Parts: sequence; structure tokens; C-alpha cells
Amino acid sequence: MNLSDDKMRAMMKTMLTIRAFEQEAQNQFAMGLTPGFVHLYIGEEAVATGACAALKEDDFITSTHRGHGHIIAKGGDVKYMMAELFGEESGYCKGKGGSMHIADASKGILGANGIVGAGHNIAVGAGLSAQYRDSGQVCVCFFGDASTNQSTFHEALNLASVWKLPVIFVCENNGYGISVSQERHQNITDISVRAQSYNIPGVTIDGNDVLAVYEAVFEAVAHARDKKGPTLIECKTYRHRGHFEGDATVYRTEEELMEWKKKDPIPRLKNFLTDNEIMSIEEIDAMEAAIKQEVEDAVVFAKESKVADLASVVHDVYTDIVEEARVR
Ligand SMILES: Cc1ncc(C[n+]2csc(CCOP(=O)(O)OP(=O)(O)O)c2C)c(N)n1
Ligand SMILES: [Mg+2]
Repeated sequence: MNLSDDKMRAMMKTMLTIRAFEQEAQNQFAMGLTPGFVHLYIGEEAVATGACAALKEDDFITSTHRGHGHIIAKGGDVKYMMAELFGEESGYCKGKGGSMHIADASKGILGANGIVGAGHNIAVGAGLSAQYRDSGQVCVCFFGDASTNQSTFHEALNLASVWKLPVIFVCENNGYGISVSQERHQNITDISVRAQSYNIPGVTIDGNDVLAVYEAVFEAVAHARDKKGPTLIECKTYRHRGHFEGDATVYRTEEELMEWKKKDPIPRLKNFLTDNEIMSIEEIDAMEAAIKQEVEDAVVFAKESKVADLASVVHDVYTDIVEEARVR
């Protein structure tokens, strides 16, 4: 694999940043300081990290309601993200989007999305645009297992296949759609089999192995840039928290959670890096401490910011009343 030590260090940093951000988002929500829902990505960090590490800065991603990890992995700034969670004017969407609608067009982040399955067709649009402009860009579309039962999933794979669009469909199979287990919501074990219907490559991989995710996405990106069309990659993973914060998780057992915690992607990468003498444990600890500080600073930034003005609710809705386009 063409993975430099620097790239692996960067992946460690991204995974630790996602974990620290999510833990802080969990705390702030528990204190009642962030309005709305929050769906945490803890346990699934390897998917966003491995996938985005295979992309260039001007490539695109589409995200989901569980989007913080995707945004951080594609280069989102935790300060503006945290401010958005707090509903502050200094947030990515001026505090009007919240956790589920963070976007940063300047980094190719086409948006988290509260509508399950909505990202699939946005990704096809981005792929069509890249193909039309012959820009060489690709789009990674992140989505959950349950969203593959939505019609949008099938429409998107079909069109992307027919038109050979540069889209990489990355399924985060965490075994549940809210409280409904995969075996209750679909009559298949491996979602990658659905690629066969559209005559595109489909693979199932260990989504808690960041290097495996990187390798699979890297290959799919090369395939897409070669104008050979889309790939479906199913990453088996698990969320450690409930569907949303406040979910009592009565639909799953403590044993199941414990089994998956043993497969936590973060200690796994730490062990790989230390065993192969790419990083020492002291270096990883120092990295983690600096990240925790950055996330704490993001909370201070968010708290010191101004809450979005009520009158601003009608701004940025129609293009003719946009006063100032905010593209970070
Ligand atoms: C169109 C639509 N239907 C239903 C919902 C309610 N809903 C929110 S998340 C979710 C389940 C999503 O499960 P999955 O796609 O596996 O993603 P995960 O939450 O596991 O990451 C549902 C049904 C929604 N937001 N949008
Ligand atoms: Mg799911």
C-alpha cells in the first residue's frame, strides 16, 4: 500500500479529533447547552478517516445525520462546527443548521443531511458535474445501512452506473436503523451484494480497520478517476452511543456493545503504529492532549459567540435576499 508514515500519523490525528469532538458534543448536550438532536459517530471513526484520506482537497463528500466525523475528516474546522452545534452566528451555517446540516463548500463538504437517503442523489449530482466539467474530481457518498432501503439509494446507484459517474458509495453498516437491527430491516447480510444489480464493483470490508477502509476507497477512487464509474463499499462497524443522545438503547445488549468495544478502531490504530514504530505512545499521548485542548478551545469559542439573531432566519433562504455569501 502507498501509505507514508506521515499519512498514518494524520489518520491517527483525525480519528482522535473525531473522538474528542464527539465526547465534548456528548457533554455539552448532556448539560443542555446545545439545542436539537445530536447523533454521535463514536466507534465509527475509521470509516470517515480512511475514506477521506484517499481524497484530494477539491474532491466532494456528502454526509448524513451522523455527520461530524465526515466533516472533520474532510478538513472541517472544529471551532465553527462546535459553534454551529451551539446555534451561534459564528457557526458554519450561522447557527441555523445545527448538528445535522453542517456544510463547507470550500472544502467539498456538500453537507450533512437530516433526510435519510438524501445524500445519495446529491452525490450523483456532484459526480455528474465533475464528469461534465472533466475536472477529475470524485465524490464519496457516506450513508447508513438503513438508508439502502430508500428508493434514492437504488436510483443513485443505477444512474451512477449507467453514466459511469465518479462516485464512491461508502455504506456505514452499523447494524441498526434507529432501533431496528439489520436482520429486521433487510433480508441480506452483506449490503455490497446490491452492487450486482447495477453491475458495479461491490465489496464488504472491516469498517473498524482504517487501513482497510483507506485501501478500498483508494482503489475505488482510482477506478472513478479512470472514468470507469462508481463502486459500492460496505464498511461493517458499530456505534458505541445510542442512535441519538438520550436513546435508552433497549433494543441491544450490553454484551453486544462490549464485543464491539473490543474492536474499537482507535486502540487498534494506536497498536499498529506503536508495534511498527511509526509513533511512540508518548507521541500519541501528546497528540491527544493537543487535540483535547483544541476541542476545549472550540467550546470556549462557541460560548463566547453571539446567538443567531431571530431576524436572520429569513436570510440565506432565497438567493435574492442573500446579503453576503458565506463560503469558508
Ligand atoms: C426520509 C427519512 N425517513 C426517516 C427518518 C428518521 N430517521 C432518522 S435516522 C434514521 C435511521 C438511519 O439509519 P442508518 O441509515 O442505518 O444510519 P445510522 O443512524 O445507523 O447511522 C431514520 C429512519 C429521516 N430522518 N428521514
Ligand atoms: Mg445504521
